[in-house]
Parts: sequence; structure tokens; C-alpha cells
Amino acid sequence: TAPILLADYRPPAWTVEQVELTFDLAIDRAEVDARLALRRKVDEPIRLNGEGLELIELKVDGRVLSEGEYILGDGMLEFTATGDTCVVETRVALRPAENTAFEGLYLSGSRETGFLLTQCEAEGFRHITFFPDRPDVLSRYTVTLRADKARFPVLLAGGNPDGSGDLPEGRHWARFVDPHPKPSYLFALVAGRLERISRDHVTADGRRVALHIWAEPDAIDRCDYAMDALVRSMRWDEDAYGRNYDLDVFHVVATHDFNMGAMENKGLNIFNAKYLLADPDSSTDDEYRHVEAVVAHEYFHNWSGNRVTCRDWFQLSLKEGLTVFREQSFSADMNSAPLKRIEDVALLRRAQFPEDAGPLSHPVRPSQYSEINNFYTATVYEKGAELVRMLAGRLGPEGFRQGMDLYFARHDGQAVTIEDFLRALGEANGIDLMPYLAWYEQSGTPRISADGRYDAAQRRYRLTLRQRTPAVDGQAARRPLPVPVRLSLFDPSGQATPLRLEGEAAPDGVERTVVLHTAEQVFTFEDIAQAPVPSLLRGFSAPVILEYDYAPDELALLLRHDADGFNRWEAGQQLAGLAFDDARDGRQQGAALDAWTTVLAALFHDPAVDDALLAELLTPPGEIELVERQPERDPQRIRDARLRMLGALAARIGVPALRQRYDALSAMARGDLDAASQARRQLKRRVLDLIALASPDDGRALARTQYERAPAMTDRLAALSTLALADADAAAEAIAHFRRRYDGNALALDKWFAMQAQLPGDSAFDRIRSLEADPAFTLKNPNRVQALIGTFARANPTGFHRTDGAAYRWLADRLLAIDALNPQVAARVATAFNGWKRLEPVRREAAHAVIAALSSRRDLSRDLTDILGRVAL
Ligand code: B3K
Ligand code: ZN
Repeated sequence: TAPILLADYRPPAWTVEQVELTFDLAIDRAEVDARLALRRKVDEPIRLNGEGLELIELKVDGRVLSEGEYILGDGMLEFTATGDTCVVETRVALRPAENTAFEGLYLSGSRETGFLLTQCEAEGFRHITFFPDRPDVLSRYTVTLRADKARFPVLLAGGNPDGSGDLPEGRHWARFVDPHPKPSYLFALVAGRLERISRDHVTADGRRVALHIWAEPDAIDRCDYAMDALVRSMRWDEDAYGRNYDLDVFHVVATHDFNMGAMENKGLNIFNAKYLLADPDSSTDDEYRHVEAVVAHEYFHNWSGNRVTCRDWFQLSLKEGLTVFREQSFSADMNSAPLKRIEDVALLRRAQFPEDAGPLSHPVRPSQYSEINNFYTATVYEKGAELVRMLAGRLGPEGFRQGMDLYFARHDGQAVTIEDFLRALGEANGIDLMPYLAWYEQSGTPRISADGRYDAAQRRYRLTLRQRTPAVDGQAARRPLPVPVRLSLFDPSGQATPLRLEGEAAPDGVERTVVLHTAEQVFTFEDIAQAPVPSLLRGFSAPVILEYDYAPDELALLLRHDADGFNRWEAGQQLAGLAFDDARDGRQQGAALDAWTTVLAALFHDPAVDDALLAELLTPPGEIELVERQPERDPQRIRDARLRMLGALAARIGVPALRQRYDALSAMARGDLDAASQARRQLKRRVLDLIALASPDDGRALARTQYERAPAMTDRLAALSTLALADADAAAEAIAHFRRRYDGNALALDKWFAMQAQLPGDSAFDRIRSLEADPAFTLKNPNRVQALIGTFARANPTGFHRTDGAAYRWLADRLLAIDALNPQVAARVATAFNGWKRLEPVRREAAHAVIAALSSRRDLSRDLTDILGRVAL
């Protein structure tokens, strides 16, 4: 099928002003009556999307159409209407229990105890009823649900409740009216046996809102943390953006059967249980933070996405990039801002940079797609958030708030574009932001090379900045982008220097943002007394790769003295990169390796460095990032070199000091969730890993004790992982114990699968095969598939990238099986092949053969075909 092009966008020929839906729900078969009030915009026939629907009846203005009066095929129902308005009524039948793709109406859990729910973004509504299923058709919805009362005691849909009651034969009904016009992708319903926790929230503008979080009975006592997070999110959006919630009720529902993280359906958010349920015994600290972030993200969509939505799916980042940015700001306010920034940039580098450097690279606003579900990517989300952050930085906090106020006021109830967003932000500030559109339209990670020259006679420092974006896969040459570079200059004692640019009368602080607008620009700083060390791109002021030829001792200076918590970490990461080169090339006495271990050993004993930052500083870039430093990728060489550098660090700090720190941290261990306790656990984990490297026997003994005594999941899982990494056989008993202890706890078992899927080396593949035989493993559950297969393929480079290609063939085989059940999940797992072209030759050939064979098959879903077709290029 031909791709859909942004350039082909045309407004809808008919809009739908009013939608009335009536569902008769049951597990095996549901009937949906739809009554659509349409209005003509263009003189064309009515075309409604519909997939997999059994059409029972079609009426136009009250008259039943006979078969010759409409065309039904290729996912479309087409017929003509005469007037400028018309009422279309359809009745269709659906088969929820057979829907393994989890798109449209489906069953979560078992036939006996499970519940029914919907997922519509991006194009799932067409699996529920015939409709112009595109985000620029905004309608008012009235939804009536009918079902057996004993089997489906809870009936929910988006909007305000509008009555309920009993029906004959043990059935009941409930009606919901949503006063806010919305696109079809925000429709949702839920029906089944669920329990709830509730709270009231009064918005800043005085609306009393009933908040309900729903889960299956065995999970309802794990929803309290999410409820707290929801209330914090609502309050924060009121304070930070002046945004209030706009219905009388807000429902959130947890399911174990979900293709992605969560979904912001209007008034009825639906969550993958992984991002909603939390309790100390089964959730790690990271998971608690994820729950808080995802609850906030989905809630924030109520304005950035729902009240103001996207004109078409090319604009996806309009809501996703913006909402990720809002969520990041919220998390920074709730926790530690520098740590949050470190975490976000690390994620960008781990997930988005590789995506943008391989065949799946695409702009934040793609110009074409063949399957939109494949564009819910790190580029659209994470890079998109970086673009909003750049705009916010350009405008300053007040200017950005004014711009956002104008955006929401001007476009409330509309479906708009990235241009509309840039215009609103710009006009509120009298600034033309259109040059930033290039960031949305060009793919690839820009490289900024910086070169500093100090002129002692003139007391002048000239900084030359150049930009280039390597073209990926034959895309057109790149335009220069506006690149804000926040910077400071440090003198050799570690003091930041006042900054006066050439032509200015006086210095303006010790930190400045210069903007590179062209391919190359020179910035001259005056009155600089000594050759400085530049701290560039502070706070990661633009999503670029910075190239500056730092000497190890310059990075060491920044690592010691930079006041910007992010850049301090960044200096450590750069230095670790150079130290890795030393370790890889056998330079055990290399200057970088020496500087890295020396400074970190000093910081290890520095009481001014807090536990959380120290834990981050002790973590060098991961194997997946380090791969970028290798022209031809050999995962085993990378892993070995990384372990050697960590071994050198452990030796430099010394086992006694590590032990002492470990014992001190252990003595303070409780299961508490406050930031200081989390930081201690994080640091303890790093220290334990270092001990295990330098003194394996000590490491094993400590890990075993930690596993046995752990008060909560974070310490328990960390210990299990350290134990298994040190010696998988010695860990067998603990692994089996964990399996028994958490039998029946899906989210804990996912971590058990994922932890083992990451264990490196030659034996990994056999381990995966035996884990597949565990009775708890199933290809039908997306979380389980991601935990075992996704983790192995994405996060276990030495295990997956075997020279014999066996794991590639196995993955191809599993992809076929998954694709037959759930195309979206298959496509997502298949992105693990993205980097194959830069593998060393033996692995590259093996991967190529597998990808070529798989992508030539004609029986794959559009989702998987699209990914494989692009990856194979
Ligand atoms: N908007 C949803 C993602 C929908 C994915 C569709 N395949 C979650 C989110 O970003 O909030
Ligand atoms: Zn989102």
C-alpha cells in the first residue's frame, strides 16, 4: 500500500457533530449502534473508516440502504447523501475475545474473570464502528453501555455520568455524556468486575472532581501511590500552566494487557498496570518514579492533546513532545531537577540517538508513513520534548508561560499543527520562532564541533562553533538549525569567569547562551585572564552531539568543579568515554583512564557530593552507547573493555573503602521512598557492583545477604542481578526462590524474566530458550514479550549478537508468531534490528540474511512489514 503523505493533507469532507453510541457488551460478541449527525464541508460522498466490522444495518436519514447503495471494502464504507447535513445510523457486531491485537474493543484477562476495554489511538476506533477516524473530526459523544449485571457490574465511558439503571434478564445500563468535542481516538469504555479507590479534588477554578482508580480485586491495594501522583499532577498543572480539569469525574483503569504505557482517553485514562500499580514489595524505586511520571503525562494530555489536539498524525509530537516536556518539568519539581535532567538525557542517548543514526531515522514531524503506530518513537517523544525545551529556554519561564496561555486560549477545541504551536509561542513574545520548524522537519542528530583559541596578549577567547547533520539514508542536505549553546568558562582553579562578549560594555554573568544560526560562527569573549576550560551545552541546551577535543585533565577539572549538575555528570561521561578507549586499546596506564579513576576516587570520599549524584557519576555510559565509539561493532569487545575500566575504578577506590561505604549504606537501609533513601539504594547498588568486580567472593556473599534481608524490591532485585551477573549458577537458588515468591504477581515476574534476559555472554541464548518454557511465559501478553524477548534483543548485546546468528533466526521466528497475534508488539520488538548495518562483518551478514528472508514474506502485518522494509534498506 502507498504511504500516506503530509503533503496530501485535506480537511475532512464531512464532519460529525454529534455521536450517539449504544453498546450491548458480552465477551464473545458485542453489538454497537451508532447514530452520527454529519455536516458536509465539501461536495463529496460520505466515507467512513471501518475494519473487521460485521455490518448488520446501515440507515441514512432513517432509510435503510440496500446493498447496491453503498460500497464496502478496503477498510471503507462509502455512500452518497444529498443535503448538507445527514444522520447516519449503523449497527455492527464485534468479537472482543478474539481480538488479540489489543486495538479496538478487547478482553483483558481470562474469559471468566477478565474485563472488556478499548484502545483507539491511533486508528482503533474504526475497529469499533464506522466513522471518519481521523483526529481533525471533533464530535460530542453520548455513550450508553448495556451488559449483564453480574458479569459486568462496572460500566464506564468517558464524560460525565448521565444515568444508569436495571434492565430485564439481569442486565443493566449506564450512560455518559462528554460535553467537550473530541476526536475518535480519545473514545474509551471499560466493563467488568473492577474495584476502585476514590478521592475528591477541587480544582483551582472551583470544580469538585471525583477521582477513581480502578483495578482488578487483587491489585486494588496497589493504587494509592498512583492516586497521590494524580492529585499532585492536577495541582501542578493548575499552578505551573493554569490548566484545570474540566469534567466532574476522572477515571483511571489498570490492565495487564496493553500494547504501550498508558492512554489519555478523555475522562477515562487506561494504564498498563506496569505504570499504575506500585507497592514496596513488588516495585523498584525506578518504577515508583515511572508511575508518577506516566500518571502525570496522561493527565497533562487533557490539555496538551485533548482540549487542543492534532490536525493529523504527522503532528503527533505536537501533543507527545509537549506532554513529555511537561511531564519532565513536573518530575523535576517533584524530585531532583539535575538528576531528572541526567536521566532524560541518558534516555535520549540510549534510545533516540541510535534510532536517529540508523535506517529507522525520521524527523520529529515525519512527512510520510505507512503505519502510524510505528511512529510512537523516541524521536517523536523524547527528541520532541527536547525541541519544546529549547523553545522554552529561548522564551524564558514567563515568556513560555505566556506563549502556552495563548496556545491554549487560541486553539481550545481545535485540531492544530506544529506551525500553530510555534506561531502562538512566538506571537505572545513578539519573536519569530519559525526558524525552529527546521528542527521538526529534519532527521538526524546534529553535530556541533567547538574549537576554542585563547590569545594571551589580547586576553581574548575565541570560540568557533560549527554545525553539520550527517544525512541518514540519502535524505536531502540539511539546513543549518538554530542551536542554543549555554556555556561557562572555567579558569584553571575551577572558578567560572565573568563573560563579556565582544562589543558589550560589561560582563553579563558567568553563564551565557549563545545561539548558532549558521553553519559556522565565532563568539569572542573579552577580558579572559587565563586560558579557560569551556563548559559547553550546559543542561544539554540542545539535542546534539558535541565534539570538542577535551584533554583528560580538562574534563577532570569540570568533573570536580562544574556547578551545573548536569554538565558535571556530562564531563564524567566524556571522560569515561576516553577512559573506555584506553581500556579497549589496552592502555592500562592511559591518561584518561587514570584521570577518570583518580577523580572519581576523590569524589567518592568527598562529603559534598550527595549519594544520588555519586551513584550517577560512578556509572559510565552503557554498552549500547559505547558502541558508538566503535566503527565496527563487536559487542563482546565493548563489554570486556567496559568491565576493565570499571575494574580499574574499583581497584583505585579500593575494596576496603567500598566495603566501608557499603556497610554504612546498608546500616541505614529501610524500605522508605523518600529521595535520600532512594539515593542510598542507588549508590549501594553501584558500590556492590564495584565490589563484585574487584573481589568476586565478597561481592557474592554481600549480594546473597542483601537478597535475603532486603526490605523491598529495589534491594532485592539489585542483589539478585549482581549475584546472577557474578555467577549465574551460584544464583540459581535465589532465582528459583524469587520465582516462587512472586508466582502470580505478573509485574514482579516480568522483572524476573527481564533480569535474566540481560545476563550476558554465550550462555544467554540457551537461558532464553529455557525461560520461554516457563509456564508463566506467553506470547499473548505484551509485557511478558517485552520483558523476555524485547529485553534480550535490545539490552543484551553480547547474548543477542552471536556470531552464529542463532539468536537472529530465533527472533525472526518469534516475530512471525507474535505478528499473527499482535502486529503492534511485533513491530516494536523488530526495531531491535535497527543497528545491524554497523555490526562487524560476520554478525552483519548473519543479521542481513535473516532480515532479508523475513521481510520478503507476504503474510506479515502492515506494522511489521513497514519496520522490516525500512530496517532492511
Ligand atoms: N498517546 C498514547 C500512545 C498511543 C499509542 C498508539 N499506538 C500514550 C501517550 O503517549 O500518552
Ligand atoms: Zn503521550
